[in-house]
Amino acid sequence: MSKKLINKVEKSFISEFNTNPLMIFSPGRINLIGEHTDYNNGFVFPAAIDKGIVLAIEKSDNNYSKVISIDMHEELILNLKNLKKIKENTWKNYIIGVIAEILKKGKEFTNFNCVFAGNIPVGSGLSSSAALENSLALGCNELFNLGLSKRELIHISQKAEHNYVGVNCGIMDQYASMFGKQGHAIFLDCKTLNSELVPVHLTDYEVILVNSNVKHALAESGYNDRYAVCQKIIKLLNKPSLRAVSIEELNTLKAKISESDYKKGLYVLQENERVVACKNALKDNDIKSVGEILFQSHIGQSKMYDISCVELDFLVETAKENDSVIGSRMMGGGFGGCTINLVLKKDLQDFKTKVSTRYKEKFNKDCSIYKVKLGDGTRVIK
Ligand code: GAF
Repeated sequence: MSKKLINKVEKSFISEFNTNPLMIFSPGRINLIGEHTDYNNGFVFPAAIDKGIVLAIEKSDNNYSKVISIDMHEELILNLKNLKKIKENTWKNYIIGVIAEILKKGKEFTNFNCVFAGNIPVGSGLSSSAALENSLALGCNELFNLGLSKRELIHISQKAEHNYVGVNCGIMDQYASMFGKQGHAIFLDCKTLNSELVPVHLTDYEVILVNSNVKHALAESGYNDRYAVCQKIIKLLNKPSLRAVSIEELNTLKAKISESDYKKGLYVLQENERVVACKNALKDNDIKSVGEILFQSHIGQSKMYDISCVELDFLVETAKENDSVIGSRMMGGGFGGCTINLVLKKDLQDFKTKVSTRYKEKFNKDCSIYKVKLGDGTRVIK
């Protein structure tokens, strides 16, 4: 967590509103494995990181609420009695959504002022959106003594995204951002929300993210399309979710659905198995198997679920050619964003040089390469 970021947000709040705010930090997340399994009641294996959103909030006597995004140089004026989704794609809908979903729970509160900023690259697939939702949800809960549990808060965040942003997301991002623990990944069963914290000791390896710095226009629609395919399959099989479907049952649909939809269903079933295998390999300190599973996961995402893109495929292929990389795959919702790589610590510099040079040659643009630290979940910091 960056002290500089906290100071920036706090100072900006005080200079704007002349009072001391409550301060919240909410992290972004990585995901070791388990993509598009969460909304299918499956398994995921994410972790919170030490980068995220810092949000300052305090009650206000005005007859409106004001939210300022330092990074976007924009502000939002809210009338709590008349909250409507904004048509364009904007951060403001995350705010409107969280407040509206809290109010739907019958929780009353007064107007407030809020300032926030972050250090997660937007559009990188590190879930700056869940961090923003959770920071505001926890901020309101604390400030107005709403008495909501952290579980209730993450569902509020998720519903904000469904109803005000228009993405049918699962619970992974909000869960990881709320419940992360330093140095650990969370093996989460999205059906029961039972979880297990697994220490991430990668011996000689390091988790490295390579941001393709692309976000294809398909990101939101492609995500919802995948959700729709999974819904179609479970309806045809009369099952509550893909988690309840076996490969044999899926095979009975072969003649009824397109080959591409069949492959998507199969991907989800196989990815669930990979998440469990990956968690077990990590617990056994079998980093080689962890890496192999990541490579397999990418093949599924690219060739079966069809959520990769040329840039991500190129980054994974380039990583694969490198002896110092033991595993690599695209991470997050897809259609751009980052790859997650397990790279030998001693060869890190060499990896960075090779990947960035080759990416630039191929696409004539830069990728960004980051080391991530696994951090704690959403919390009050002041
Ligand atoms: C996005 C969503 F918000 C998550 O719920 C999850 O489905 C992920 O994409 C893909 O695994 O981050």
